[in-house]
Amino acid sequence: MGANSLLKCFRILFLVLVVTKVDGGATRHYTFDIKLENVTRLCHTKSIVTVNGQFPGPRIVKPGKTYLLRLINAALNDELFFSIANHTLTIVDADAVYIKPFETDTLLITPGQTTNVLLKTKPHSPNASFLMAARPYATGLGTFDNSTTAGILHYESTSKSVKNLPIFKPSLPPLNDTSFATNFSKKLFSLASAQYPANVPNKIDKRFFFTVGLGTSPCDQQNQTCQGPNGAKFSASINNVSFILPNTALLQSHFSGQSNGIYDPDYPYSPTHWFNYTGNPPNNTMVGNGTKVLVLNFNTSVELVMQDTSILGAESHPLHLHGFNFFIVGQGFGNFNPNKDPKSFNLVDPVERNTVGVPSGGWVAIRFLADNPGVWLMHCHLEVHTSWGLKMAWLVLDGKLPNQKLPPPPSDLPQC
Ligand SMILES: [Cu+2]
Repeated sequence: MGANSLLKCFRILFLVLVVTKVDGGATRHYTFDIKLENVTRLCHTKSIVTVNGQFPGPRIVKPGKTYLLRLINAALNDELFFSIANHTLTIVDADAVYIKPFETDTLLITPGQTTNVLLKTKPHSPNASFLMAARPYATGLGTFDNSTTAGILHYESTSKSVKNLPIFKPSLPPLNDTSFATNFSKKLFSLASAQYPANVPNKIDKRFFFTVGLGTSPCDQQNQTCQGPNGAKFSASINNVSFILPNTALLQSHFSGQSNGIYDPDYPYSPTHWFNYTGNPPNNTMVGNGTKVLVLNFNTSVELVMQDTSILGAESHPLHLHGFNFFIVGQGFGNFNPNKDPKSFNLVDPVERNTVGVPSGGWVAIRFLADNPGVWLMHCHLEVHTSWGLKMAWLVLDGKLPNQKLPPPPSDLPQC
């Protein structure tokens, strides 16, 4: 096919590529300007099909092929269900680590998570198009955009005009379908093969128990009321510490040995007060705050249980850890029971990733080896919760060997 006829073909495709609200019926049309442009990347200039000046350009699938879809949830505040009508997806990877492949019609992906899926196209061109649709999984009490976004999977075909093809829509789970979320996360297992072993820490040096959830802080707007309950400000915390970002970088102050007044190395290992975390919330919803880090010796093997709270509503929190992958060894609903629940931990082939949804009204247990010296944030990947303080930092000290030490900043690091 010559470049011109190829371009015509792309034009036809993109006339029908719409982002549509599947349920509400409101359809937004976009204009796509498809043309060949010279693009230079890594010293090479190539003539590439661009869409509105961007590339990669459009892709049309062929029948009887297997395609790899690399998915990332780049939404700021929405966990998302994703499905392609009349097609089954085979999930092969989570957060860039192989998993035991499994088939599903729908997947769930939290902000910042990535996943690779195989899409086997139908053996023959089906004379139909298929929506690839995503919409939120939401458990909190706050408002959110509940619209469905979609692209169209179109098969290469010469028999019919694209305009006349029927379009199939996938059926996505209800917006608050926690049982789908639970069942989906239970299908994820590390490949745990000889070539790709699951190096789950077996002997644990330190155990921590963190509550994660919402709360309130005093309103700091003079003569105005804030948006939170009783005119207070919405806040969020881990172990009742709502994290305040310092003006000097944590890593810089640690490396230079000048942490006085920047952070405190006394992050609580567990909540100071026990309460029925997932029962009736306490009357006092005010949280504490500070810039506290949890200090770990090099190579500490850590087990961390993160417990959602029902303060201002139970909610799924996708917690993201910088600097490490971790293994998700257990999860459940209600309050974590330290006597009973560890007995069912999976230490053989738990999924390894860097972001995990703490179940709404439940808990999740992770393990990781602190073998990466430095200061590493761990935070909710719902941007609004992070901005309310749902974050903390681990400080991993240097080891004894030269390759176990935090390297100095690069010589060209810009000075503020
Ligand atoms: Cu959150």
